Amino acid sequence: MTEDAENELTERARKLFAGPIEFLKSAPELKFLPDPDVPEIAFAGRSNVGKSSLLNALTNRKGLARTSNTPGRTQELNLFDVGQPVRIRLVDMPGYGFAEAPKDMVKRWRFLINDYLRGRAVLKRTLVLVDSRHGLKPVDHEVMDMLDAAAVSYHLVLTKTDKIKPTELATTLAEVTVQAAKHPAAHPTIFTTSSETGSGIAELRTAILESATI
Ligand SMILES: Nc1nc2c(ncn2[C@@H]2O[C@H](COP(=O)(O)OP(=O)(O)OP(=O)(O)O)[C@@H](O)[C@H]2O)c(=O)[nH]1
Ligand SMILES: [Mg+2]
Repeated sequence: MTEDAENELTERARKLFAGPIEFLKSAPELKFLPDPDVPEIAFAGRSNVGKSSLLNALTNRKGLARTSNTPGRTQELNLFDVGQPVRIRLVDMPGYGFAEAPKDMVKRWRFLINDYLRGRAVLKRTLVLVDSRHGLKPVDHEVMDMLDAAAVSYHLVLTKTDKIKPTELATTLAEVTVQAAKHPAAHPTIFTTSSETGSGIAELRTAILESATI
């Protein structure tokens, strides 16, 4: 992409995310999903990694997706419509790997997440969020393997970068980049974000618009 085209896309993404955005619905099961008529972008990742906060930062609306210090806040697939007419649907998902939740609940979430990610035709890209303080955990690799097997393209996004030093972030980013290269469906570009400071948010908006339009 030329620099002009890149700047134009960035500006379009900024405008889109500054415009109308609405909560559409919560889907506790796949049968409650809306008709697959808009490109969807899913937010996946371990519990408490900052999925809902990232969605709020991207849309610049604090209370749009519900966040909490207690893991397990998001329990259903929550869909948000971006644009009027709707251009992109953002899908906030429950976290995986939340050991303290009742076993049947964890199982139900896992089936919901996996079935959605594997089977949704309008899913254009998945964002797999990883806490920049912790890097990739075994459960992240499991999800990445599942996405590889289903050929669902995903971006790794390091979150909460305001909580670590730039040198530590550089180390984690290097490690995660090496790991990502082993996963065929992982996009080579890895994002570093802070929902607190807004760092990396504009870049991610642009990437979301780009992946929704291809
Ligand atoms: N400092 C800092 N805190 C963050 C950031 N993102 C999220 N948090 C905090 O981390 C906690 C979890 O955030 P959520 O957005 O609810 O996480 P989640 O991944 O949606 O969690 P579940 O829905 O339970 O899976 C909250 O207390 C947020 O305020 C960030 O970029 N920086
Ligand atoms: Mg959440």
